[in-house]
Amino acid sequence: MFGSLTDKLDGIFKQLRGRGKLTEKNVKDTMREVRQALLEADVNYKVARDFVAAVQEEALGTKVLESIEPGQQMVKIVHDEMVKLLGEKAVELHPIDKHPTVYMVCGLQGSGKTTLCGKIALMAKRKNKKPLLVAADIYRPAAVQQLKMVADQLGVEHFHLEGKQPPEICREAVSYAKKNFVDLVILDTAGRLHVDTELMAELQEIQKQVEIDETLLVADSMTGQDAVNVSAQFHEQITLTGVALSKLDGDARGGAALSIRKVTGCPIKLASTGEKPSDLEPFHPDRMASRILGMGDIVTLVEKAQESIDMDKAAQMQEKLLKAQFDFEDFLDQMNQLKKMGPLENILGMIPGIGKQLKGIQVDERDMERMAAIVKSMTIEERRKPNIIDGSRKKRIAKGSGNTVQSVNQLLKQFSAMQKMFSQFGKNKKKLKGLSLPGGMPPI
Ligand SMILES: Nc1nc2c(ncn2[C@@H]2O[C@H](COP(=O)(O)OP(=O)(O)OP(=O)(O)O)[C@@H](O)[C@H]2O)c(=O)[nH]1
Ligand SMILES: [Mg+2]
Repeated sequence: MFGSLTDKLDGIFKQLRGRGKLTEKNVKDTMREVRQALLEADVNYKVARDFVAAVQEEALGTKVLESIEPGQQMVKIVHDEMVKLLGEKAVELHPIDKHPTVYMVCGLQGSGKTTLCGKIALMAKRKNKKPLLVAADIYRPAAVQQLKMVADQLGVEHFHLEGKQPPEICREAVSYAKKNFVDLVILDTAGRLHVDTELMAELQEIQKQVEIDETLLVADSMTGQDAVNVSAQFHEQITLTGVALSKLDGDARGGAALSIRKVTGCPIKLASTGEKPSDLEPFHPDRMASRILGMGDIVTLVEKAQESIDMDKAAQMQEKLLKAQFDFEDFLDQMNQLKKMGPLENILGMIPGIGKQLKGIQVDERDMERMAAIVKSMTIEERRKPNIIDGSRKKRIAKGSGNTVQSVNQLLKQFSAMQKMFSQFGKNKKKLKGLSLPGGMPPI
């Protein structure tokens, strides 16, 4: 997420940290570079200008110049100002507290509306609420079918009325929801290439006919300032209650995320970080600022782990790890759990300090797949007692998994090294208290 901005800011602050002492001049020089980095990330120029002025004022007004670690202090001021820019406090979605609560999802073509509708439905389902996905896009031929597929995949209900206009579909959906104990109605509206009067009129009409609790705009963060302008236009015409930033996992430069709140005044409520239904996070200004500044985001990481990992299993796993009773069956299990948390690169990027080290290193998920294939070609006995794997077994496993004996050897070697490491950890368990991550992930 925002890799290039993070790298640039990191480089700028590194220079500053190298200087024992700060002067008014190098604070100003630094902030000029920060401003440049923000502009290159497609941050709105007024937002960048005001941001830099605020940081500079704070830095020169406080005792930064005389502090022991001026570089650190500067990073803290930048972080705090960035949190303010992103909206200070997290703003939650309207609670699902009625029968039904209604969310309308709107945005330009391809911004990620239908995907977001599915994500919200899953989120509701995980809270034991009953969602209803409503197809209110009657213009794009496959749109209704697409939403139905999303609904089927998630095992949630889908609503559409053939041959009717979107406002009527939405109104009927709500009365259906009332009769059928639906908790959350999610309206998936049509997209357009540009903001046009026809679309706005339609959305306004839906707002008239249906009592909507949350009007969400999906803003594609890859489109930078365009996303900001689109948000402002939508907000002007249909009064949004929140923005969902989509495609934060791609090579978005950060401009949309950093400018939308300030330019529109509308809170960012959600962050979409992938194509899968579970790739959705509530938007937290402080965590986002930490990620942009390369400080990681351990809180989101832990939350993700808690959402997708079976906690009882995790506790058992931790116990096994520390007693060095961890076998290949557990290994397979652990890999599956990790996969549920989303793309490996995203996860590693949230660990403080790791994001930077990973720069340039491709985390190859195929490697994980290959390891899993090798383990799957072992018999249960071999998985439990890897030391019985001799030459002929290795050959069989290699053949069965479409790998070379060398790869099998390599995995066995890595595994045995890991076991050794954990048995050391086990012996030093007391020392390690508080170091292990929730979710039973090995201590890092
Ligand atoms: N990488 C990534 N892809 C996303 C994300 N959200 C949506 N997409 C992809 O973007 C494309 C468009 O998503 P849709 O949800 O169909 O967008 P839409 O706004 O409903 O599009 P229209 O209905 O045609 O206006 C799809 O290929 C999605 O898989 C995201 O957060 N990350
Ligand atoms: Mg759609």
